[in-house]
Amino acid sequence: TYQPFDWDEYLKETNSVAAPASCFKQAVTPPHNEFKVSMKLEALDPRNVTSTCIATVITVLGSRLRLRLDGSDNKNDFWRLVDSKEINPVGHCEKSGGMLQPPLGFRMNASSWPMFLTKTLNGALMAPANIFQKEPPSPKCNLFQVGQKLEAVDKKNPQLICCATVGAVKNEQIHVTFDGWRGAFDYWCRYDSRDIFPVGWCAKSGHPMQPPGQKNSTGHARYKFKPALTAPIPPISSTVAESPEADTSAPPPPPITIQVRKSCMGGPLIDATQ
Ligand code: MLZ
Repeated sequence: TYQPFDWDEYLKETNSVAAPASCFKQAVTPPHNEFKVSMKLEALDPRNVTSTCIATVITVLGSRLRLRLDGSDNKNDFWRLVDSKEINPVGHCEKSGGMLQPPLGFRMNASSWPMFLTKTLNGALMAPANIFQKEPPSPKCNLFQVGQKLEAVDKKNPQLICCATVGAVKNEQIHVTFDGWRGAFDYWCRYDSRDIFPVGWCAKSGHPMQPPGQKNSTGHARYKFKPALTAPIPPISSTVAESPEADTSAPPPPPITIQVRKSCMGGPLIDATQ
């Protein structure tokens, strides 16, 4: 059975506070997700945001969708909230005078785009307009404070929403740092980013939340682990891109003593003279 992360306990344990919901450009209640796998919709190409493409829903998770642009490969999937301004029902682009574009890296000859588009839409399951949700209003300014806790998308593993802390605030930006992980995953984003959420968002929306890694704020392991087992267990289908840097704080293994018979040379890696 899935145990949601106990934020109350963690906030006490770390003597910290959650960033208030009013800091975020997120709906008060996470929006319902009525999308189904294989539905088609229009999405801005994340690699070329001036073009609108056809996308297919690959995964439905909490209030989010994993999307793949039709005609693109499966290595450039991206995630959007169901109340993202960057997704719309099929037909929206044309109605507003635009033309659907092939995605950046279209895997066919550009000349085959019109026929590809016809075929990809023919008989497809179109996401109905009523399941798209209106983008929530944005706070007027950056209300975040250093030290506040939040839930944030790990941009290197964008299927993950993780336990995070505001590490710094500068003008319209905040520095998102991930609890229990070294800096490799940290990033700056605007206060109105759609990738940051108030504490409790995942639990409310039915999205898994990654608990902190194994380092506390002093950089030391909170618990002792066998060196090979320090990685948090990755979720199913996690694209493992980074080695967990928490490993580096684990104590080195003790020196190994090998009893070697005098007549045995032991091979090039063993100094039999010691
Ligand atoms: N695949 C990675 C996940 C790291 C997630 C860190 N998030 C802040 C690993 O286990 O190394």
